[in-house]
Amino acid sequence: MLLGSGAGDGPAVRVGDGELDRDGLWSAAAAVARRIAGAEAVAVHGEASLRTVVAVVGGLLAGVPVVPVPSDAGTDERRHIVRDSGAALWLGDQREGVDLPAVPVDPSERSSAAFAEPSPGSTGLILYTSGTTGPPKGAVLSRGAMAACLDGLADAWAWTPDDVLVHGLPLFHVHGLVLGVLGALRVGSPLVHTVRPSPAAYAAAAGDGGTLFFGVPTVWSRIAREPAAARALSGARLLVSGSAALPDPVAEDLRALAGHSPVERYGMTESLITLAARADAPRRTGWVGTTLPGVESRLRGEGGATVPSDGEAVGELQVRGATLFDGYRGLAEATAAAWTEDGWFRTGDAAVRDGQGWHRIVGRMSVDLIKTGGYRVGAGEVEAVLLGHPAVREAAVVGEPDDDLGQRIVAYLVGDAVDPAAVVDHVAARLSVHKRPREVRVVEALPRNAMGKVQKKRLTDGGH
Ligand code: MCA
Ligand code: AMP
Repeated sequence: MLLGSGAGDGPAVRVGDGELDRDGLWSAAAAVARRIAGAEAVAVHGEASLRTVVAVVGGLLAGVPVVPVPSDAGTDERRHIVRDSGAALWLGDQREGVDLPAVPVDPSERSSAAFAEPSPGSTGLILYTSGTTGPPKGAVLSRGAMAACLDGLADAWAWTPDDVLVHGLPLFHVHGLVLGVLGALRVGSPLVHTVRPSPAAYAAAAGDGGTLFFGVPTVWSRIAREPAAARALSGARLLVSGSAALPDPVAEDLRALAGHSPVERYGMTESLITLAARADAPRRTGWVGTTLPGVESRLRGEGGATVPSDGEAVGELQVRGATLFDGYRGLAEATAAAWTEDGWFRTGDAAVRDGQGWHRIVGRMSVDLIKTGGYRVGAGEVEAVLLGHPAVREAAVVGEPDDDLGQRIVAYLVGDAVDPAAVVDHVAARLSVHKRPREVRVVEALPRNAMGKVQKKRLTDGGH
């Protein structure tokens, strides 16, 4: 069973002030499942709330694929996800861009309806994620892939029902939803979701018995900058960082203040988590660990050449195995392009591997995928929306190094009387808040090569 059993009256999930024990969660979810059973897929408004947890669990109980929709999505992005996913119903308050019948979700409702466990090969979630160009693609994730990933992580981190998991990550991505909610339910450890991942909330949860803490590097760096909050984590059993690279100074500050630094793990929406450092291994900041059970990795250079595992040589990380997705929904060509001819998934990340099978991620192969605050953003998607603004003639979006966010989105624009604030609002209304450029630089011309292609490296190197 993907989520384990619904029996038990201990606390299962707390989100902010709302709380349900296991019996309560399962029977509230069963009430949802009864209403949606048989639907092709359901879209769930992914706000950080108990209702979202009940809605997602309801979909999984009913065996209906769940499509979490970013709570900060602008209208165009929400409309795209809802239409592209084939969702027949909307679980949440009515929102602009959604023309589906809405199904009520009430955490206080109870139903004793029982449902047969769907097969491991059936779709559990469809998660939308950005490529370098075009609108987000729906990664189809089977229940079996999620179970394999969660069991691997439970083993790596010695994660048991005695843990209390704490995090405040979004409930519409792998990190916050698959690891952070489904993981807790599968392992049987109570979850405390802090709504926002603020240093104060993590510190308070540590005081209340939290043992296992998840965060993206931006969360850890904000905690490291608040010594009292960092010290409060000294009693935690394990801190875990992922979704982007953890900077060395952040790990060092946490070690000094909290007495320990996070273990790191690596993954993608498409592959779920494939590499993890074990809880009992010595910390190696920047190293994301070894393959989970059932997963294999390899490094490949230009033209598919083998790259040695010597801890120094860089190649594209390729993975295969039990945690991989089933493809991008409705996109056979993009799906085929994601795999090598001999069946390995191309992560698009550049990595090194050492003789012990540890991996270090050294960057992305493409400048057009940006990671900002742990969110993946495609430069092409933002550029297309910028070009839809009447004042903008040319646009190039890049990720520039940022102490807080890892990378921050910067838009270089050519146009007539461009008003940066209006352009930023234009993006936020259509895509989502975290896809907004943090900075707009109006320039005379974009640097282009002889073929007319924008040379983004020259923009980020300051060579414009
Ligand atoms: C945000 N704001 C902005 C902009 N962006 N204002 C102007 N221009 C912008 N471009 C607003 C926000 O709405 C917010 O307002 C305020 O500015 C502060 O924003 P920010 O600095 O972004 O802080 P935050 O909103 O507190 O967010 C930081 C965060 C967040 C909490 C770290 O980035 C986050 O939740 N990241 C997690 C992403 C994640 O889960 N990724 C996992 C993907 P207001 O305060 O009014 O709201 S899954 C994955 O990667 C794989 C599988 C893996 O390995 O896990
Ligand atoms: P997403 O689609 O949001 O799941 O983003 C996946 C990407 O996040 C990967 O391709 C990596 O570039 C990045 N990523 C995830 N975990 C780590 C990590 N521990 N260190 C460095 N990059 C990471």
